[in-house]
Amino acid sequence: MKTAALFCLIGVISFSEAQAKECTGSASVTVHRDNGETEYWDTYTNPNIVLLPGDSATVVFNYQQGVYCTDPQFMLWKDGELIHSGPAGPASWDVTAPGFYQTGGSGLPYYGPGAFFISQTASAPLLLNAKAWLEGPFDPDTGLMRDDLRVAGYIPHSYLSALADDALFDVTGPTAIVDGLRGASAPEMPTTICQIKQGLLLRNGKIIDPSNGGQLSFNAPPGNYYVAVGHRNHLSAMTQLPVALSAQATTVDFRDVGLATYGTEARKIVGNSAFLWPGNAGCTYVPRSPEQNYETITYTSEKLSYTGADNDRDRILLTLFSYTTGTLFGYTRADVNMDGVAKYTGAHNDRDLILQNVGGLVPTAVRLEQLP
Ligand SMILES: [Ca+2]
Ligand SMILES: [Ca+2]
Repeated sequence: MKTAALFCLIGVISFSEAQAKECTGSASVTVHRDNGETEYWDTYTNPNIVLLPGDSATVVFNYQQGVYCTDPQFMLWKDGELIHSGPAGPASWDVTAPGFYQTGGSGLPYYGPGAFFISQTASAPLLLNAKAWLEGPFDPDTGLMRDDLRVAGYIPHSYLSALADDALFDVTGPTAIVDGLRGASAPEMPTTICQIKQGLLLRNGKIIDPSNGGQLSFNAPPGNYYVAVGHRNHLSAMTQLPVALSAQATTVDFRDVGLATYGTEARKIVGNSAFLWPGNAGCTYVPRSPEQNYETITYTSEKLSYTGADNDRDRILLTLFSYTTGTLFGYTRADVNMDGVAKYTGAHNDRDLILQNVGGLVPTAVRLEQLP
């Protein structure tokens, strides 16, 4: 099951408050394709599947009762409209019509086990030429991001995408891969249409399709869409206004300080460049199996914090098993500057970036991700 490394395309939005986050129940969704394949998403995974023209599927909701869960409901939206709802699990509904589908629930700890899409038969894919800087690996001397994770062979290809082209990871120079991008934190409201696309970020800021190295493509009708970009240990950002997307590639350059983004200080401005804020080391750690001991991410309360509950500084310590002078090499979310090693003290440590970016001169300041 793949998670993370995603790019998010968000359609017409109306917002509502998240509810009942204290519910400890868990939800999952299984999609049974009519060709016999199944895909499963648990509470923490961010699904990304496309059913092709002619496909159909049965969507099955599963639910484990927790405490503080009042009247949990499962829901299914198509193109932003609620088409099914009912008491939590098990429940299943068949889907065949092309469009965006989003699953979710109320009275559950998370609204969205996921979204998926049955592609239009007639429209050409939308093309998006997206670009972004991550401050963590950015090197002002070269004007590029470092690719230490790729050089060390730490980026798990299968984690990024089952379809990733391995040859892309052999490219060096300005178009070498820095890391995968995950989707923006899915806004916690059921009326959001959100198609999530995996992307690979290159040293020069360009975001490419992992499967072929080309521009990101979305199976969706031409129209105006909000575009968001996110990374596993940087805060996501979203355009303030919808962007017209079509089969002709549209450039959305999050590096450009002139691009209006949603919220306040969604990106870090340094000179003439805009960066995604680094330091979001905090996550939910869910080992998948002894072989796939990677991280998954919750989609609530993304923030940078140095002290207090769920702070990012402690997450580095946890990664180092509380050895403040320890180091851990590999692909960890605690490796905020993305040099391939999680480090709490000393030169090039990952802790200082958090303190520098929490949004104030005091360590108790908190910087919130700017998404609806
Ligand atoms: Ca955090
Ligand atoms: Ca590091």
